[in-house]
Amino acid sequence: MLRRRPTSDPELSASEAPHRAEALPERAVTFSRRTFLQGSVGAALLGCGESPTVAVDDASTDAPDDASRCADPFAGAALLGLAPFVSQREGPLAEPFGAGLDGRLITDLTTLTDDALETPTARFYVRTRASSLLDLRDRDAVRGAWRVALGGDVDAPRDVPLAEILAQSAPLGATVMECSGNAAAADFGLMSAARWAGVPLARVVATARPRASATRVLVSGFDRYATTSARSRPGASWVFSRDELGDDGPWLVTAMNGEALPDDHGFPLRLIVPGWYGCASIKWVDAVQLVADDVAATDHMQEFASRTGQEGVPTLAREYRPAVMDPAAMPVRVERWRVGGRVVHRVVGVAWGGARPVDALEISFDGGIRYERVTGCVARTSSRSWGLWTHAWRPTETGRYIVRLRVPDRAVTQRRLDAGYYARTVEITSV
Ligand SMILES: Nc1nc2c(c(=O)[nH]1)N[C@H]1C(S)=C(S)[C@@H](COP(=O)(O)O)O[C@H]1N2
Ligand SMILES: [Mo]
Repeated sequence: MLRRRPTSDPELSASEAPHRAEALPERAVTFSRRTFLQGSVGAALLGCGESPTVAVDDASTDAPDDASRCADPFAGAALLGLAPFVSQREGPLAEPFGAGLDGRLITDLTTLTDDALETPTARFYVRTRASSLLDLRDRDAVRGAWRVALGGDVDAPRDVPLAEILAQSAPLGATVMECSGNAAAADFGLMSAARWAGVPLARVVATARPRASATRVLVSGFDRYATTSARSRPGASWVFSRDELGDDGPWLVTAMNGEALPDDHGFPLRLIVPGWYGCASIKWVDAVQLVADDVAATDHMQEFASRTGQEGVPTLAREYRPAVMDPAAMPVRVERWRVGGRVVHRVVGVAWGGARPVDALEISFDGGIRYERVTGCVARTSSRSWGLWTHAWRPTETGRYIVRLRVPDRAVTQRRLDAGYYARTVEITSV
């Protein structure tokens, strides 16, 4: 049975307000020329191979052949600056704001380079800040006392001490996490990548000896807050099928980028579900219950139903499709270069999602009417994380361009790209 829910996106505080198309484009330019030139950006972003230089003039009209795909048409050129996106952001960038369920941190994606694909912990996006009802000040005491109530339809229910998980923690590697409510109102910065360490949830579950009738696993985290939120419902929990567990499935993690989890990212224990939207990655995990096949969907799953691509709002957990991120791509900055006396733009973007890394993209500058092959290579090594791509572009007129990406293989499901979800408008002032 499907229930109707409001379709407006409550993820950001002001997202109910109409988007301001003319909002402050200059705020999007946070990537100063100085930072740019000081960093290793010049080298890091120029492509991923030593291939011969191609003529920039041809770059935006012809699909490059394999030999020139990683070519660097900007070798020896001068970086002039950035062309700004028309920003619709409704909160500060790169610093925490708000509290509890309405607390956020929007990651600045404009500074992404091949050398710095992992988001520093302090700049990793936050979708919900730690509850003031959860006293995390004495971190050793919290670690010592934290238990996961592991039970339900099992032969050996038990309280799993955090120490047991810490003792078994191993690297999961880098994963990209995106809030399913990532949107223009956050300049699409509710997305970050980090390295995690922990244990596969499946291993912890096995220690309780689940019965055959327990086909699903309900993971819950501490989620009570002193104040109520107008937009988000407290009570974070997600139901997985036992088939979705395994070393490739959800992990219980204790460390982020080589250090203990920060409070806002779920200290002392959170779930990370590689390849899924962030809403399934429950923070402050304190219970894991084995449940029957007809278990109800949680409030949290219902809240995120439309944003995770469900049809309507299913009432049973088994009616939910996995909250996976389809292949997606968007520009993160548009650089202006001087090459041989002319201005050439280079679009730098990120690609993520999908069961396997997409290695080809097409880009449109007219909102999705005409597409051309992305000229640089799509440097993405793992389906769990993200990678950068670049595209040489020579617009012939100044003005605003709506940039969209798509995966050329139309057999690849790409719901958000098809919907124009990540379309970004860039302002070109000189050609
Ligand atoms: N306990 C709890 N866990 C939670 C949430 C929450 O509100 N409460 N929000 C989820 C959502 S919607 C997202 S996008 C991710 C964000 O994780 P982050 O804040 O560490 O980036 O946490 C998930 N885990
Ligand atoms: Mo989210």
